Amino acid sequence: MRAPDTAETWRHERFMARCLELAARGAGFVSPNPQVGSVVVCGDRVIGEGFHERFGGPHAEVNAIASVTDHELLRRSTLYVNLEPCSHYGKTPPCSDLIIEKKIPKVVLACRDPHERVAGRGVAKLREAGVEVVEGILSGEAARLNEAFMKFHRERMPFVALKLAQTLDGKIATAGGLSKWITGEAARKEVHRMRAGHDALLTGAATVLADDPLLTVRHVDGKNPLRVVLDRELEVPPEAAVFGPEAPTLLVTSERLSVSGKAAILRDRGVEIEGIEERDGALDLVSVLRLLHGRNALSVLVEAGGRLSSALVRERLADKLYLFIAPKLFGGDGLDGFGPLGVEAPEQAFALRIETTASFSGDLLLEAYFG
Ligand code: AOF
Ligand code: ZN
Repeated sequence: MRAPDTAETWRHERFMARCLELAARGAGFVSPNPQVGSVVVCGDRVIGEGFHERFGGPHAEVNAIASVTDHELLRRSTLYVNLEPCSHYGKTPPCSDLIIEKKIPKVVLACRDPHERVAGRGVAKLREAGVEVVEGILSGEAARLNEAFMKFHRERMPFVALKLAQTLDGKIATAGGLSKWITGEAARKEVHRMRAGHDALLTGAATVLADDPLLTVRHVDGKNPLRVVLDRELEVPPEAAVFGPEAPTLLVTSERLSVSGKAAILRDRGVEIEGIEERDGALDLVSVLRLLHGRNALSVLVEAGGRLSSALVRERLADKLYLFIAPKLFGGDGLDGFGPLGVEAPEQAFALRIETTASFSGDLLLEAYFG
């Protein structure tokens, strides 16, 4: 026979899984806020559901409570939510106050909110008011859903995902340096879906010069992230597609060149320019990421070549890897084309934990985390 507490946990997990499902519908619309879903359960019946739908809009708990028709039932209900209810006045009043006011006796949550203005205060407020709080239900899954939000608040850095595409023989570009033609249509569409889920897209001058990418979201619905180009020497010409009007672009260059005439031409075209410090003859990547943190970018998708990608790995600034492997061989003696981590092999290997694999019309996608 199952112990009663196990049965209770399973019940909690079932409703929390629904919260996560609802929360994920906010992906691409709520950043820099988290993805949050909430379910109100009376007895065994779901009497209300809601999620945080867009940045600046009502929180999940507010929407879930508002969807309940008979508010009398709230006094005998449990509210499930995947993030600790907030305790602060932000763009909206505190959700913990609403729960207390509606006399909801029990709250089940997945994770605490790392936001400095909440961080346990929501739970404390509820408990002080006599609300029973159960924590830690599906906390791993919930932390994963909001991995960017969690890192942003805990480490004051954006979550960094690298997207790379390689052939079976590990080439990310042709001998001529072209990297556009590795994966097929379906994989490219998936990349556009990925883009829409990030706040910024980061690339380097070498990739812009070789491929002239537009770096916008097409083929799927979604907003265009901020395009960020690292160009220490201001090599990219003003006509590059990445400077077009479709989306905002931030060009990061050396402090010295950020005040040059060339920079002024780009500024006139609506490109924003920031100068940052250099370290060992390259732009300091920690400063780049801090800059993006300061602009409320929770997540950055890096679509760059071997040099920038490998620098992020070497400096342990990358959190996640999306690696497409196309069923192609470019061949050559290893000198034509480049491996995903640049021309030179690093001195040490970087171990990854593979989470999932998927196939897009034959192009394999590995989703992996850096340790
Ligand atoms: C959300 N949605 O469902 C929950 C959030 O400026 P505000 O008022 O929207 O507050 C944003 C903060 O509230 C957010 O960073 C997070 O700490 C907390 N909880 N936020 O956007 C929600 N529950
Ligand atoms: Zn709230």
